[in-house]
Amino acid sequence: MSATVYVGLGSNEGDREAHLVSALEAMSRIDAVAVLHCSSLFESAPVGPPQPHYLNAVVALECTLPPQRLLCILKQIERDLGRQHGGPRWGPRPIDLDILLWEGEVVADPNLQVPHLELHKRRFALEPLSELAPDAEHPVLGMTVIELLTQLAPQDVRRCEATWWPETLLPVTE
Ligand code: PH2
Ligand code: MG
Ligand code: MG
Repeated sequence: MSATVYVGLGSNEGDREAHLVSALEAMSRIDAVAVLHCSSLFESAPVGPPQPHYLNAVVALECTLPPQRLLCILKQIERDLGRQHGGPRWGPRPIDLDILLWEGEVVADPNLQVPHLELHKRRFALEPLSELAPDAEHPVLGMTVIELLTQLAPQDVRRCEATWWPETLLPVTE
């Protein structure tokens, strides 16, 4: 069975855009996953300890894998792009790939919670997500992405120009 899955991408170490593009390419190579749409890029002030600003984006995937299998592959992509696990919580990282929403499903495993537990608090995830799925519903809170954004305090998140990242919402895979 196939589901639409929204994955958040973030980077604040090294060549941030190159890391996001490499992660996008790696996701498009996963069997049983098709990249449907990409958001714009957003420059965002760090949430957590002081560290460099992040580049964030969200992609929509069509996925026939179970959530735990996709998580495992995303973690491998993070490692392939130089992410070392075990650093400080919310510390700087070359790449972070988070499953944000899984088409109305709720996952409550010890190592995976979907919707992402912080999604409703994070403008850096909700702003790009709202470009792709403004009316998608948070299955736990019963609010749409736009409604979640409306009730959120301002945070420093700005849409920015891309060099390599796809400019449009068109599918990036054939
Ligand atoms: N990710 C974090 C911690 N803080 N801040 C911003 N602006 N963007 C992120 O992607 C981010 C963060 C941990 O995953
Ligand atoms: Mg994260
Ligand atoms: Mg993560």
